[in-house]
Amino acid sequence: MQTFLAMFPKQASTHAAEVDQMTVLVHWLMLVLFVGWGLFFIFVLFRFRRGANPKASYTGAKGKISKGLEVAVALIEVLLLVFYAIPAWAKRVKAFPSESDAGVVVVRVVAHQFAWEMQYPGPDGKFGRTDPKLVTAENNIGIDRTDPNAKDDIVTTNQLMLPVDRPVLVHLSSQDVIHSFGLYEMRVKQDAIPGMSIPVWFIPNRVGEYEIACSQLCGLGHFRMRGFITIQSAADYKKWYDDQEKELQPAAVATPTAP
Ligand SMILES: [Cu+2]
Repeated sequence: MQTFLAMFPKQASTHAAEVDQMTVLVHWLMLVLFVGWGLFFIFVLFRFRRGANPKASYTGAKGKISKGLEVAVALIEVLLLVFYAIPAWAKRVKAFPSESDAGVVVVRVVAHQFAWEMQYPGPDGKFGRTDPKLVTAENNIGIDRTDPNAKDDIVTTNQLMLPVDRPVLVHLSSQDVIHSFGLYEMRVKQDAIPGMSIPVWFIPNRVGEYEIACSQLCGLGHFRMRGFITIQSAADYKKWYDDQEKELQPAAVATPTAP
């Protein structure tokens, strides 16, 4: 199992180990089936060769072994489904953290050809209005700064900053075609679909710099649709967050803000 895991990207989220364990188990099963069926195929080629069996049998194999093996394989698949896949799905995909919880970092991620735009709601906790009509080369997300909720919103391109060990709730959408938000070290992958806001969540647990890869062929520039995700300590993240807020309100008196 460890040899398999050495080939995987680093595990940088709390659920990564569980996803990897599932992947490894499924691959062991596939390996056993592949070798088993391969050997059986070669055996059959010899055993039922024309020279030894001039007349074909129309009934086929009737032994108990083949039936037993098929039942065993089906049983293993049911066990994987019931004891790994379904509980993991319930925990990973269905059980979202609460948006109103102060410990949860909420971010909007908007994909477009060929970059990622991030929008943080700011201290007021409310996302400002965005409008496709306002999209320009400088304002890729089309944020309306005249909206009171938008005044404190932090917007970044191709750079997602997150604190370590806190649940992250991403609202994922797309401005044009289908993209896919792929965070390999976090074991997160979710399609971004125009007209939909899809929630994704994870808990990053390893400080570092990772890549956001678009995992859907989304056009000619797909190869360069590459963003970065930086996981920082709580103090570093707060510093970055406060600096961003200060830049947004240069005239305002510095007031302490909670991330
Ligand atoms: Cu893309």
